Amino acid sequence: MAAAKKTTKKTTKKVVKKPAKKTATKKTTTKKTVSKKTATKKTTKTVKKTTTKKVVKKTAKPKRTKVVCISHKEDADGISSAALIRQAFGGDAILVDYPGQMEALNQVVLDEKLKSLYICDLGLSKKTQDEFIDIMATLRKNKVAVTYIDHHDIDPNVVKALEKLKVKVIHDINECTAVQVYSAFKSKLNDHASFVATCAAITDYMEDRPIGSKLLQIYDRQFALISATVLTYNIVGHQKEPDYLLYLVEELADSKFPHEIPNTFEFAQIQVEKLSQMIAKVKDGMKTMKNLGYMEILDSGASGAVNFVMGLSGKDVGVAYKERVDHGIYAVSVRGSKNCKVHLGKIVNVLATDLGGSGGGHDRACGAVVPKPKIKKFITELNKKIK
Ligand SMILES: [Mn+2]
Repeated sequence: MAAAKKTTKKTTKKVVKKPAKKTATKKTTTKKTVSKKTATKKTTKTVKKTTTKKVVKKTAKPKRTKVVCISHKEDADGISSAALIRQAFGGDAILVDYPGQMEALNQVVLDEKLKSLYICDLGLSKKTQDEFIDIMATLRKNKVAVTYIDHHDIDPNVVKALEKLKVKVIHDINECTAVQVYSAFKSKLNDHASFVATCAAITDYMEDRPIGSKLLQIYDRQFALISATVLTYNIVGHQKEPDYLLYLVEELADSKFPHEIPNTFEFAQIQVEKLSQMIAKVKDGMKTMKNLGYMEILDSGASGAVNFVMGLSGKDVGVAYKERVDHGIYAVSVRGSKNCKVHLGKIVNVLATDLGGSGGGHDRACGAVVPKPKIKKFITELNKKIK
C-alpha cells in the first residue's frame, strides 16, 4: 500500500504540471467556443474600463458578467456536466462534494459579478433544501440567472419553490445530469459532447436509459466503457487535487478523449491495483447484519469500496463509511443490488436527517453524511428499514 501511494504521488506531480500549460492554450478550442470566449473577454475589458472610471465618482455596482458552474466533483457525471456547461457557456467551474456544497453556494451568492449560475449533479436533501431555496431567492433578487440540473430524488415542493423563483429546473431521475445538460444545450455544443455525456451515463449506471442508450450507440461500446472507466479512476484518484479536477473539466470541454489526456491510463492502472487490494481488505474487515454488509474504510474513499462490501457480503445492500476527521462526521456510501426493491435514497435521506446529518440519492446508490457518534445507529436502523 505504501509503495502504491508513493507511486501515485509521483505520477500526480508529473500530471499536475499540465494545467498551467493548458490554461495558456485554452483558446484553441472549437471555433464556436473561441468566438464566445473572445466575446466574453472583450466585455470584461470594457467593463473594467468603465468601472475604473466610475469608481472615482461613486462606488458603482460592478456589472454582472460572470458565468459560474457549481458541479459535483466526485464522479464523471459531475465533471462531465461542468465540462459541457463550460463548452456551451464558457465561465468557470467550482467543483464540490456534498459536505462542501452549501459552503460553495454561500460564497458564490456574495460574488457581485455573477451573471449566471449553473448547478449540476448536486442532489438536495431534507437538511439542505430549505437553505438552498433561500440562497436561490437571494440570487434571483440580484437578477442572477440560475439553472439547476440534476437527477437525484427531489421533494416536489422544492421544485415548485424553485420554479416560483424562476430558477430554471432541468430534472429527470431517468437520465444522468450530463446527458440532460447535453440534451438541453445541444445547439451550443459540438459533436464530441455526446461522448462526454456517454461516459457520464456509463459511470452513473444510466447508459440503458432512453437518451443515454441512444448516445452510447453512436460509439463503440468497449471504447466508451474503457474511456468512462479511465476517466472515473482519474477523478476518484485526484479528489484531493482540485486543480487537476479543473484541468480535467477544461480538457473535456476542449473535446479531448480521456486517453488523450496525458498519463490517464497509467494512473488508472495504479487505481486498479489499489482496488484489487481493497477486495482483500473488504473480505477481512467487512461485517454483516441480517439485511446488509458494512465496513469502515480507513485509507481510501468509501464510494470505491462500497460495491465490494455489497458484493462480497452476499447481501442486497452494502454500506461503507469513512471518517472526515475535519468535519466530525462519517461520509457514508450505500449501494443496493438489483434485488433491492426499496428506494435507498429516500430511506437514507430521512434516516440521516433524523440523526442530525443529511443524505439522499438514487434508488440503488446513495450517500449520507452522518455525525460520528451516530454511525452505528444509522446502520442498525437502515438494516431494520430495508428487509
Ligand atoms: Mn450523477
